[in-house]
Amino acid sequence: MAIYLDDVSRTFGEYLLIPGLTTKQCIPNNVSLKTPLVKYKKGEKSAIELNIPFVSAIMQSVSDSGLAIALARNGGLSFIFGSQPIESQAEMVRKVKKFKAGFVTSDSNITPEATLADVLALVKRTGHTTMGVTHDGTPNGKLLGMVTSRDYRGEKDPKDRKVKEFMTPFSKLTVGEIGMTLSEANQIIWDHKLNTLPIIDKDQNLAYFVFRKDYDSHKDNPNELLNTTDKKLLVGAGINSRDYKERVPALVEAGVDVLCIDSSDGFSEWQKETLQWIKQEYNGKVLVGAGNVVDQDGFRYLVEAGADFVKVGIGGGSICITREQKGIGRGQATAVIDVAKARDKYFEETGIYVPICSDGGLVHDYHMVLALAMGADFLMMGRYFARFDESPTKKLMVGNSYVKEYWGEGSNRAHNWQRYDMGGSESLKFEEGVDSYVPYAGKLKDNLDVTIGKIRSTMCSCGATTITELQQNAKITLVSSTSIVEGGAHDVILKERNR
Ligand code: RVP
Repeated sequence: MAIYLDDVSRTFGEYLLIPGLTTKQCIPNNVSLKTPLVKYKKGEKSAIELNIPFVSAIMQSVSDSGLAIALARNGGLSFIFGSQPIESQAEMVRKVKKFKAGFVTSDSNITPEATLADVLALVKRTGHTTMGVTHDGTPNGKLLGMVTSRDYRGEKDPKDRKVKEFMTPFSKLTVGEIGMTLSEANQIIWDHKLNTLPIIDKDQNLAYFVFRKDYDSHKDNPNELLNTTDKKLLVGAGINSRDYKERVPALVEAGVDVLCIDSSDGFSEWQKETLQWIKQEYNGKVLVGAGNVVDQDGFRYLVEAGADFVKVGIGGGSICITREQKGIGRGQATAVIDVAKARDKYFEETGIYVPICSDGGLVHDYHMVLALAMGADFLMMGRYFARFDESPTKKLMVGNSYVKEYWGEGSNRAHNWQRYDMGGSESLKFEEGVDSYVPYAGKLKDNLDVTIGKIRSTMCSCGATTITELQQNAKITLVSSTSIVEGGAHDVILKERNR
């Protein structure tokens, strides 16, 4: 006979937190959101601790190098999507590793033979008025000059005027050399009253720009997630259980800090084999998470196979239709609660703490606190990050609103058949995800500041200044559908509403 579970499969919207005693010490500024990413022994520390409990989803429409840099600068970590050729994924990892605060790869570049019309079109496209003039118009071509808005009169000058006629030529530029520190670059900017300092290599190729306006940017990012020795940003990458023997070496070579096997259903012998190969090949030195699972058996299986963390969630993602298509999955809250029990039991038995990640289905900011209170050590989100400037997808106007594209890895568009692979042929047999839009929300940092502010504030209401305290002391209640209505504005005529 089949096994019937007694509990109902529930999701975050069905729960609320009941406040605990808020002491005078329990203020948002005293809340630490540090959390372990990978397993550690009792009494020791995790090899990677996130400064905020967020990682971005392993998806084409979410996690490229741009988002990875922005998120790591704010204390979280991205897993660069694996549904792309090995070399391009490794290149994205390298890009994050090469990032140096204040040193910006120029996104506006032009050739000397281009015209003023081309310059104006480029300004319109990028929104940036400072551009590098390189021999081939690429960001790392030979630097021949620079153009800023002070070099031409957009209205008056003939549109067919060549860039080489009005650019500031290389001979008149003040430049810095690759290898100099940010404070050395800033000193040159200061001494020469510059707005922008191009940094070149020994062959005069453009490497970066340093902008005066970014002078204080590192002070705005006190949470930056850095490797303690080389001070480089941390980055993760998704892998699959098919081509790992080629993909993993390329990612490790590129400098990746942590991997995650990406599958909609990770309770499989393929994941076990992948984990064992990686652990053996690298003597346990390469960190790798696995998943996704939704119960204690799945957790235990992956942990015993060597997983450094386990990802929880099947079918809860905003773009995911796995439950409709295959009839597998579990309410995300119930899955997290159950797997957290397995993690705690394993810790008691072995003294090894294996963090769990709640993946998908977080809609409101308060859901994040609930997921943490229910036992998640960190949270993976796709929809949340897809809305920001830094995600890799197009921003479009639909109706009267700006939106960004967001598509699932199981959609025909992403065609990530490896994520849904059940053995057999190498193709996506049916879609498990949709192609969609999400409302455009602006810059990652601005949104993250609001979300983090809310999480800190809720934690204070619960009397917790750390995630561990929240997990140990939270009081959680189920809500009825009528009390959900009571929780929103009701029985009034709304004027305007900000968030
Ligand atoms: P959400 O944050 O609710 O948008 O969910 C993101 C998660 O959804 C991903 O981390 C992944 O686990 C899952 N996903 C990604 N693609 C698909 C799909 O096409 N079904 N699902």
